Amino acid sequence: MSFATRLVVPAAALLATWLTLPVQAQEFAPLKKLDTDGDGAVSLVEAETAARSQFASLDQNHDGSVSETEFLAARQQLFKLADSDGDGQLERAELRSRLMAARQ
Ligand SMILES: [Ca+2]
Ligand SMILES: [Ca+2]
Ligand SMILES: [Ca+2]
Repeated sequence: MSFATRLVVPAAALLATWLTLPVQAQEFAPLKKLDTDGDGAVSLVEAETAARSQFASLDQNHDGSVSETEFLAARQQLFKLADSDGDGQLERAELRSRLMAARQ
């Protein structure tokens, strides 16, 4: 199983789980962002659009696959975003702040 497949399969499973739940039942604000027409549900088109956008942001060299290097670079970006004081360590408050920001 390729690295890209190992990444895509769990993401697809998670997405499939999300798709079965109405948005109103969610406390998870990012799901509401997927509901671009605001009808209270995430359609397959909305989910695919979001997945394509996410994939495109990870696939930095636009070769149609996400390499381990690209995936790790994205994770490193997230770490730098969360490390607000830039000391190379994630303190509890920084992590909490980042999680709260992600939920909005
Ligand atoms: Ca919708
Ligand atoms: Ca790539
Ligand atoms: Ca820090």
